[in-house]
Amino acid sequence: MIKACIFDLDGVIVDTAKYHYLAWKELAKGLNFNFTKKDNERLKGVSRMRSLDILLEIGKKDLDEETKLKFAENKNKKYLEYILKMTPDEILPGVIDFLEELQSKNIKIALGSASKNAMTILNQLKLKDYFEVIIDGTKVSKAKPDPEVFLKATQELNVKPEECIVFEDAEAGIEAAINGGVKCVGIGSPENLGKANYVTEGFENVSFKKIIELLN
Ligand code: B16
Ligand code: MG
Repeated sequence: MIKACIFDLDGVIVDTAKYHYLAWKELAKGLNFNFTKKDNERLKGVSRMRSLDILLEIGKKDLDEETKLKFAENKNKKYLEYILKMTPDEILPGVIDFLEELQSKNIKIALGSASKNAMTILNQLKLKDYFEVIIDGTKVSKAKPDPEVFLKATQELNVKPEECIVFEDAEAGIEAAINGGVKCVGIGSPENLGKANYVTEGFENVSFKKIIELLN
């Protein structure tokens, strides 16, 4: 029996990838190389420092650790400028109805995100109160596909992994759920998210009831 749902944030509840993209693109410009939208796909669900390593690999740049930390900090400052302008209008379609259906059925709700800015984003979107447990990039030491983020959420919710469903838009996140023994619904296209138990474009016209039927 499913007792809880764990949501990834970026790409599931809100599309922040476009802001990450703008901030990383600016950094790449400063280093004299181009960073494309296609390149940005590789950063979804990946931690900030790992994202920087991928970016530098694309631009064929080699930087020492101290410079990398400074660049990551600068990128985050730029990213914060964008997310501090976000409003609840940016919550993806169907998300609020889905969360309210869960509440009405007494299904527990948690967040499982790699982002260290998750609290700021939830505050901007006025969504924080829906979440009983919030596990974000400040609370984990191992990045997805390691299951740490989702297993910490199950522990804090006091439920077993097999009693949960994870909602994820990134391949690394889906692998993290599978590695933790948690069922997973992919948010996006089946081409990239084939490992998930079920894939849907988003939450519009999707109910918890329907997902349970499909997973059984
Ligand atoms: P930050 P998620 C992830 O969030 C993003 O998908 C990924 O692109 C980003 O690099 C990562 O958070 C770290 O974000 O720089 O804000 O700590 O999808 O796990 O909710
Ligand atoms: Mg994501």
